[in-house]
Amino acid sequence: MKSRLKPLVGLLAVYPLSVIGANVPLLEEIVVTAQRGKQPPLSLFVIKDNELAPMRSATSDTANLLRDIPGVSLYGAGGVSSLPSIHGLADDRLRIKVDGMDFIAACPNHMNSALSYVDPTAVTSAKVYAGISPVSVGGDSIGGSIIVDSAESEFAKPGQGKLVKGEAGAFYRSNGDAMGANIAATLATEQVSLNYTGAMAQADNYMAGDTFKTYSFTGRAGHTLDLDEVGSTAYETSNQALKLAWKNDANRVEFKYGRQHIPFENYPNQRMDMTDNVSDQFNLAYTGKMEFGTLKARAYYEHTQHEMDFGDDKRFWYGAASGGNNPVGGNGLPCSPVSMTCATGMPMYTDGKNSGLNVSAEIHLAQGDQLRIGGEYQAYRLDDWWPPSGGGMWPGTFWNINNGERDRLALFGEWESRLNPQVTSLLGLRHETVDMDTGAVRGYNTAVGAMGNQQIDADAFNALDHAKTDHNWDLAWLGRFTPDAIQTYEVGLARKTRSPSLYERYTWSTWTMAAVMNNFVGDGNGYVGNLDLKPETAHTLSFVADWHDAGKKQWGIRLAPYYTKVDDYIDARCLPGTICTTNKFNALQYVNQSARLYGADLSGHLLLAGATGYGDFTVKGNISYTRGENRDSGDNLYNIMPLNAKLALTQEFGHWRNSLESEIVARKKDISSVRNEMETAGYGLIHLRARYQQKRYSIDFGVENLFDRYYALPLGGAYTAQGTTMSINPPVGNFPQWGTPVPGPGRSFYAGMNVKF
Ligand SMILES: [Cu+2]
Repeated sequence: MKSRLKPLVGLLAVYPLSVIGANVPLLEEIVVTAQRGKQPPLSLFVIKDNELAPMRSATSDTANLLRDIPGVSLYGAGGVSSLPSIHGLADDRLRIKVDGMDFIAACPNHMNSALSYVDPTAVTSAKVYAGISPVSVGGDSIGGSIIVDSAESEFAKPGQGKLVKGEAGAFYRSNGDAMGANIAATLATEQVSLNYTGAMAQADNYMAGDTFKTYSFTGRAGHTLDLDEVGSTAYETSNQALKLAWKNDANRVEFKYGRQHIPFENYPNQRMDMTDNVSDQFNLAYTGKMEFGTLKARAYYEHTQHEMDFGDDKRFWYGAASGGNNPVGGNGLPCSPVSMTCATGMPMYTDGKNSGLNVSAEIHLAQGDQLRIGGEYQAYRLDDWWPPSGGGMWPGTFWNINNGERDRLALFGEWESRLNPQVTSLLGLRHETVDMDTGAVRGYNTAVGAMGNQQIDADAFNALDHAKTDHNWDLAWLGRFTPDAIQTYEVGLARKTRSPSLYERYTWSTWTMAAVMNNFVGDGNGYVGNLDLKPETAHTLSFVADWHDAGKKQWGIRLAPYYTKVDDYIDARCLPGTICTTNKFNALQYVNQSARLYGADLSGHLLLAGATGYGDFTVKGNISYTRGENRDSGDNLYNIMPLNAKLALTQEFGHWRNSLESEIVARKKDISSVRNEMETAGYGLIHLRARYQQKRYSIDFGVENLFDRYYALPLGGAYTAQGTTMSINPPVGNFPQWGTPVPGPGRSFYAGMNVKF
């Protein structure tokens, strides 16, 4: 019962309709919850299974499930791997846990991002701390936290004997001919539960929109953005998991083995495509109800084997010089799509081993206060090597990261207290030791004078000590004031720290060919690591005001401004010793600078007409503004979502739930000049969705981008999807769209169904 306040808080802005639906928490329950003392922060948004269900037919990208949460935007990447950003902080700057595991992208392009390790059909709960996250769910991050979980093990009810149940679903989406299916089955007694889930999805390249297609683009010289088919957006993925659980009155033990296989996933904003990704996940968890409260422990091990090379779209170069549709090789000679002799390819491998141990206790104190204490240990190993493949890339293996190590040991304590019925406080302290190291490296060619200074760079890197230890202190305080039933205010203060990643610290080659392969923001530039990097430290001040009707049924408005100052923010500068040119891709180096981010989210919902002859009508919306500045250079931070708004009108009528959604995004004009980030034009999209739900089955259908609007993704990066892309700046004219912003998907009809048995 006590957790019912969380959805209430989150739903206020995200899915107010479900508040109106079956899960309306009664006022009595709220009072009960308050007495029990557990008070989730106002920055916490919870999306539960019934809100996730209608979204699953429309996307195979788990991060996309979070898109309607105020303050969340998405960096474009592969079709199932977009990277969530919260208030302008993304990727490694967020703490992202999937089934309690801290995933780390084992790829120099962060292709296998944390949320790509779980299929949307398996996700039954998503929690997003879109603001200050308590230290118990943070650590080694300076932004918010995302906690995604698959279904809890189900057991037979007392006296029921055996529980046998399952469900199956399938979907189709017209744009890109995307399709997929999923099944789940549970066999359980009162004490033991066995569960299997499997899901697969595949898609071809998607088509950009066709309306307003003359896209006025003033970015990289010589290129125009006018694409029908968006190259390198196809994918194929499968996820399977087997879960065995045991419980008695007070204890529960759960073991899960999961295997993900992505045979391929292409990237429109990277020079490489994922050509294989296999991840094995072992996850053992214990939860015990104790005299003092709750004890939780988890041990996990995850092994990722990742391969990259050029996918089909990058292997064949369609030369504009020869009419735009004659395949010619990267060398200008004709190539054969059958023999695939066009580009030699350039295999790159990574192997990541991720082990973790977490123990935490929640202790009930007097007057409903709670004390949470815990420890977390994570040991991460990474190898990243590129076998010889001809051209300049031989005769030996290029070691990008050799025996990389990144170990975290964290301890935290968090005290949730109630001064009086109106005032509560959450205070947490966390210390984290991050140990990093890496071995000696080499280039393809160890000859002195080899292409791209490979040997000179390797010698210089190998001569230095690589071991680094950071001691990071985090502090978070949230104070809440609830004067009466219609308003709540929360102020937050935090200091959060993140140590650099292995790629930020240890990538060493200044050769532009190698540097462009080390890029996890999809901006087309090349990146070189920096051994001198210090951890990023963020100081955040945030405020949330939440007004609603006393029953939280009719209306709600939430305003959440924030300000974050980041010391030693890891930004980029022009690689020392090189000259960076406007309108071209450049080699950059990571560097500590100071930054600030600020903005506000305004969201709300209103029941327009309840219990009419056509059901309940609700309007909900949110507007988000974020600004990111580098205070040292005066530059803008990269990939900050421009002012954007969402507005949705939803009808809930019997078994139907229908909605008309609009998405309005302003022109992106605050761009990072060091990265030659490109402006994107403003746009508006309309989506229509319908869901019919019965007890045993549900059907979803709809159309996204109804008017087939052509637009560029504001956070989609630079289009490098066609042609071989090893040169940092391939000749203009071979492919005119190269280096322009990546277009978003055009109109897509979708339909899906789910059956329970
Ligand atoms: Cu990769």
